[in-house]
Amino acid sequence: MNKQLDLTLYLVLDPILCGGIAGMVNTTKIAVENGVTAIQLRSEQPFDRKQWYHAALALKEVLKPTPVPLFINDYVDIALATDADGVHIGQNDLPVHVTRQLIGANKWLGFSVTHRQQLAQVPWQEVDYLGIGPIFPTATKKDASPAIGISQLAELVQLKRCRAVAIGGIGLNNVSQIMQTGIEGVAVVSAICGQANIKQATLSLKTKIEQVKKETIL
Ligand code: TZP
Ligand code: MG
Repeated sequence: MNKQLDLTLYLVLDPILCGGIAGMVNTTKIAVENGVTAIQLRSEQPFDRKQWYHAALALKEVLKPTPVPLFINDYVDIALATDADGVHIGQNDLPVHVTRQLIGANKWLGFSVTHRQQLAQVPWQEVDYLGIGPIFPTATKKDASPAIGISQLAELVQLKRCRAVAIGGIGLNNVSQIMQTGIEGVAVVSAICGQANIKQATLSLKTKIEQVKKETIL
């Protein structure tokens, strides 16, 4: 299946919240069936690399019959070893141009930014999308920068020169506000991972996002 870079509802996995690798695979299956459009393999804790390699392969298998791409957070070697669809890096990872050299032109590259100053440094030719955040406070990322809020997000959305997802503390209560800034999509961890009803959590988020997208086009 040809993969699509559709950022509408981007799920960042967390092995602890999902209950291990099997839990991440199961969460992915349900989430993708119910409207998630991109998956990222990420762990807050250092993870055994061999296990991480097998986790990526298992996720690739689940995503094979779908247009949903798999991104690997931070680890270029695991992305290359498993032929994942892309890599997501942050401000403290390998520089963007080095990552691009390593992964080549045929994989997607996502890059995290928080502030206007970081946005000004983005090598736009090398990145396919931005992750902007944290927008709201979050317990999921322990070393997250202070939350920037909706008005700063709206400012960054106006200045960016590629597609983007907003991340950090996003859930049913605030997803509409986020989408009203005109951003292409949202990335979530705890709004889906570890939820008692993954299907319902995914469907509710997707419905709200589509609602705003529809209103914005009209
Ligand atoms: N980067 C910025 S905030 C964040 C990451 C990976 C965690 C977002 O998790 P949640 O549970 O959606 O707030
Ligand atoms: Mg990183």
